[in-house]
Amino acid sequence: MATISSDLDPIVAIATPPGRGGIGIVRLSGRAAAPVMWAVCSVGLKPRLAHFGPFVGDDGTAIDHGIALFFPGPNSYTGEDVLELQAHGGPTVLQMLLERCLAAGEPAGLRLAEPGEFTRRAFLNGKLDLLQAEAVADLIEASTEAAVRSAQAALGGQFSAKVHALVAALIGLRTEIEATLDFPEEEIEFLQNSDALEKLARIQASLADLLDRTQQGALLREGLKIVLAGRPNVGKSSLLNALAEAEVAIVTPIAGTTRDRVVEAIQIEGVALQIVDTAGLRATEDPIERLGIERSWREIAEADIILQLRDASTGDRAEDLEIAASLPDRPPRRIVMNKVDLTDGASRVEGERIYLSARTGAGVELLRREILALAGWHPGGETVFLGRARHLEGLRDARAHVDCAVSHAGDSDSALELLAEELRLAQEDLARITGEFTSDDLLGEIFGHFCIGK
Ligand SMILES: Nc1nc2c(ncn2[C@@H]2O[C@H](COP(=O)(O)OP(=O)(O)OP(=O)(O)O)[C@@H](O)[C@H]2O)c(=O)[nH]1
Ligand SMILES: [Mg+2]
Repeated sequence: MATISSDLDPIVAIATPPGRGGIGIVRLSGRAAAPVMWAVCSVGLKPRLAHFGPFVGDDGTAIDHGIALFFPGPNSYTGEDVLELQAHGGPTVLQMLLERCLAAGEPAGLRLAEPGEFTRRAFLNGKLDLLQAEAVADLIEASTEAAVRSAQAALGGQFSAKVHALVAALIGLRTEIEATLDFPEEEIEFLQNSDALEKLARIQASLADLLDRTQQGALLREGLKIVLAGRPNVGKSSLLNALAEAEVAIVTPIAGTTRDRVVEAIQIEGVALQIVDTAGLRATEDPIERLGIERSWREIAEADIILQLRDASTGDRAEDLEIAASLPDRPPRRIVMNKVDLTDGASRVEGERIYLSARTGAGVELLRREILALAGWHPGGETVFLGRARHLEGLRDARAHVDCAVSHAGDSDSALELLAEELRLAQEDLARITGEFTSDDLLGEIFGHFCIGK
């Protein structure tokens, strides 16, 4: 149990969103909680019991009536004394209550809380680790059900437990190896005779699994931009409407209908995606259309996935091939052969091509699957974790060290010390993810990505 830092300033804030609502909450944490409780509620509240009564101003009249809750530390969200005042949810009454608290808590140094400060205290006081603290923010930010489920799993400690299990396995293996280092004559046989290699392989596999789940979660967090590109009239706007299941873009038989990009947010299995419909690409003298086409290219440059639309009823045209040649190489792309209803073929996936009809909807589901696969999402199965860049970096660094350890283990000329050192570095990378290990060793940062001895 970490020590409770009671030397921090007490803090207070309106915890509910701005605006009017049934209930509004003023929350306070730190050593001012008790004096403010006496001043505002006029009684000593029983711990963790709802108390209904007036919240009085400094002139003794009631600002509001509501429910007060007192959580003495360390059994509170922040680990400090916490006072929660549930009043009516009007902006003025809450502002008055907040100011009353600030005045009553002034002798104890009470001040307004900064964003995230209650959760930061919970972290400092060992109530949450860093992954759980981040999950609190993720849960509040979550805009899809899948994101809520992921954040909830991390908040409940599932993500942390995976990291801890890996750290424990690394410590176990390091202990075995380091015990052997004192007896150089046994070193050579150690790897052959013990089950160390097997343990190392298991660590490598669990690390790969965790990295995969975290990468998938990063998709839930960030969403992807999918750009529909192609020459005029191939059905880009029709496909946007089919994917969005709404008439968001104008569709006409006139080539050059879409002038400006149209963006629509959709979800496939809880994965948030942005579909961008663009102006058809062609040489044109029309200045407005030209501006639109410039925008199309800008969208294409920023795409995570590019879908190039073509007309299945006419087959590939020279313009389609020219456009394909001009598309950037980096993002994954597919060719969508639209208007399959005008041909005698069926909707299907053939290599890089998806045959469908935006008009009848045939094959649109196939395209949805294909988009998820391109995004690296494999549906169903295990819980994923809403990966942040920091987590991915930590897991990738740890994987690099474990890979180095494996290569040392396979090299009979390599010293066991080097293997042990790689495992130590991997352990540090993992510990940094949960926030237990924070090193300011700059050299370690710079050279941390290198294999030892290379
Ligand atoms: N038969 C058939 N017609 C389609 C299909 N998809 C689109 N169309 C028709 O093709 C024409 C052009 O469709 P749009 O969706 O406006 O094409 P676009 O690629 O957005 O065209 P621009 O905005 O001009 O670049 C319209 O008349 C649509 O009704 C399809 O799957 N089958
Ligand atoms: Mg269009």
